[in-house]
Amino acid sequence: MTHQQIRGLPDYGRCAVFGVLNVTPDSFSDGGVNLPPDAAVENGIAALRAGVDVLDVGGESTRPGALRVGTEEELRRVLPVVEGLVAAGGLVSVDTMRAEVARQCARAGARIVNDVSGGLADPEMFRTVADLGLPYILMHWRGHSVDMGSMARYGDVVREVGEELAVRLAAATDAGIDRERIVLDPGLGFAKNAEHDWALLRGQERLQRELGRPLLIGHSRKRFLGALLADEQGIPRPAAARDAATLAVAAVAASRGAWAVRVHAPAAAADAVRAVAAMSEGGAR
Ligand code: PMM
Repeated sequence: MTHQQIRGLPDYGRCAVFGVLNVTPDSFSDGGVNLPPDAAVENGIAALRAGVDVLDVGGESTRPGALRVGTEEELRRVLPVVEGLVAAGGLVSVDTMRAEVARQCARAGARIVNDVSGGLADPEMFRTVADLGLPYILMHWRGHSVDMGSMARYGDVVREVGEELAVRLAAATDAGIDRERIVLDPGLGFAKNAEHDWALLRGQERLQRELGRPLLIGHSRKRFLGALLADEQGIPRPAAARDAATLAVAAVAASRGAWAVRVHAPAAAADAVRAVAAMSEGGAR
């Protein structure tokens, strides 16, 4: 297992854990829970104590079919949470497709920009991230959540997602983002069906090899796990009851060299990645 370091971030020596903090009323799995800023900050601090590395704060739901919120509303949701977590000593990532939100959160102390649109939703994003000089998570994306289901068409999904990510990686570096600060993400569930998600997970090492950049895996509680664990009537397992499967995928992704996993129940994942590291060649913390 090899671990690449991202310039500007600590060297974890193992897979990093991003704890999801969706400050939204409507995210598919944690919608509403973290909407009051105090609750989000409190949950984030608890996650840090449990060994989570990064708190990923987002103010716009990207569940399939979701409509966009305005910039002002997004800022109103995330800024107090970013400020509170930074004040508590947390390393904060902002999950946004908007350059303006990235800029204001960076000013408030966020140290990573996590853009599910890979720079496609806002033409200012790449330049802004280049100016800020922050690490950037560039996810594979084909379009906004409201109609991404119709874009889930692939021949060889691993090859096509890899090629599309390579194009965006080149565009990001052309715009001035330091390649050593870029993490790529196959974007599970975004314009992908369950088969595509499983294929991408099976193809993780191929993507790492072919793209030559570290990967973040964002599989937590997603639909493909609900479908896998459906009951006899075919009713998907509810989101909050998908954590054991989420943990299993996180451990395997970590053992295959994922740079990070992004999870909703991060305490267990924080333990799991440490166990995976200790089991691998060379051991770890
Ligand atoms: N998934 C969601 C939101 N943000 N960011 C990255 N980098 N990768 C993901 O897979 C990803 C993300 C949607 O899930 P959520 O509603 O549980 O946050």
